[in-house]
Amino acid sequence: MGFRKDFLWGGATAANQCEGGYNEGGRGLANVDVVPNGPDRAEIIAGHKKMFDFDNEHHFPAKVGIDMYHRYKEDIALFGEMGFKTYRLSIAWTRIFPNGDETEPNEEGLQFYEDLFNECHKYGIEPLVTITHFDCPMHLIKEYGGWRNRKMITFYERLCRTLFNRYKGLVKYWLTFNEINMILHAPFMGAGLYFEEGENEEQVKYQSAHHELVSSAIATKIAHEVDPKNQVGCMLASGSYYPYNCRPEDVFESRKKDRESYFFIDVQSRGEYPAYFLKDLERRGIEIEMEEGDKEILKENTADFISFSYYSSRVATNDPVLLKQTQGNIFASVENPYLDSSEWGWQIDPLGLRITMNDIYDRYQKPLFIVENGLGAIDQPDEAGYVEDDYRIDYLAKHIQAMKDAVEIDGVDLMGYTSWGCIDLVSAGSGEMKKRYGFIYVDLDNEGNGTLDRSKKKSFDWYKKVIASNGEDL
Ligand code: BGP
Repeated sequence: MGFRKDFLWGGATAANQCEGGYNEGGRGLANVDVVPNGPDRAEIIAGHKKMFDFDNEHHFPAKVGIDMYHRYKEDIALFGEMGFKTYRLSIAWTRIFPNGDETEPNEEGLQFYEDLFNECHKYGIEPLVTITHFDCPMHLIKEYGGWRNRKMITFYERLCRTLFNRYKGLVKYWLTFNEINMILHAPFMGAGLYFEEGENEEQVKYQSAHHELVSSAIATKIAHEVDPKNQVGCMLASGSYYPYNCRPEDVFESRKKDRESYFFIDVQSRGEYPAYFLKDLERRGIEIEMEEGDKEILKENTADFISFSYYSSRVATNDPVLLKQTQGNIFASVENPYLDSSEWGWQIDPLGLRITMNDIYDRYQKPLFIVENGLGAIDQPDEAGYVEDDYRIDYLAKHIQAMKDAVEIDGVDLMGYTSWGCIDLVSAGSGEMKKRYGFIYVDLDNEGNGTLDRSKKKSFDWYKKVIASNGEDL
């Protein structure tokens, strides 16, 4: 009963949201570096406003992150103290290939991650590595237009081959693209896409998605060739859609919305484009250019496991009046009147996690891995600097209980759980520091002021206890 004995408990971060050191160690500039916080952020992320270089009027939070580039030893020691079995992190592509199209990698960047992985193993922590997490070299965007260009497949393949060879024996769990479906919602962040006026955006997005999907399959192939112990997962921004009510039109709409995301995993897990998707493209006049061999590559190299982020369920309707009231995060959703919301309007739904897990497991029957889940909240340290984050403990305990039910009662096969932002970091959506997810508080504000000192929140000891009891003591 309960979770697997070797259940992978841990936490997750992304390079651009925590490392900083943007111009150190030979690192090149990436899309995420040039996204400032502030009012323009949403438009830039969506690829509708050009921000190709640093503009000094803005604060660019990725420049410093939480300075993990220099402090990773201290941070990993704290993860070790919590008893982490795994730590999900991402590689900054531009540390390895500063421009993205070089033929030789940057040794200093490779060494940085090698040291970091060795540090993890000191504490018995297995790294879970996202190869790209909202991360694309600026040079590839300027010269090639980002993922719209098929040449990206070659550059990405080179990156993967370099990583798999260098970290053989140090890393065995890999994710190819963070939240691959985000390309539809945040294309600059997801795929380095910037749109020219009048361009058919849908066409560009789906063509780019095809390039990413083929790349993901190639990466899976190489990973298995280099080391049969490697396990490669796909990664989805999940959250099942509920129909707003039982009107058949709303039910149908909710299925349609689910498919918008599932199509990526259908390809990555089943190895082919599903019929509903091809019909939909045809209707919309979108044509994906494929090359000979693409279909075989996709078919022969499916994902070993399915990972996903879960923050909230979503609600769909085709009622135009209700549709106007959409809210929440980057995924448009009608407000669910039965749920509470976070300070950022993200609705809180632990049972939705169990529903989502069942939906995904029923569909693919592959092991699942929850690689992001958590509550973004404003933390107020007391005079001694201590954060009593009972609201976060409450959120996590309920979600872990729901995932336990999915395992124990529904029979879902779950490999592990890494809560998002295990240490406070820069928010991907808003660029803010005050939206915190961590068990570890970082003294830094929205404008980049602070000592960057780390301190344990109340949830630190709580999560330690959860891990020690393999999820029994919540
Ligand atoms: C996911 C991203 C993460 C992370 C998280 C929380 O979409 O994969 O990078 O940031 O969302 O979002 P936010 O930072 O906007 O609160």
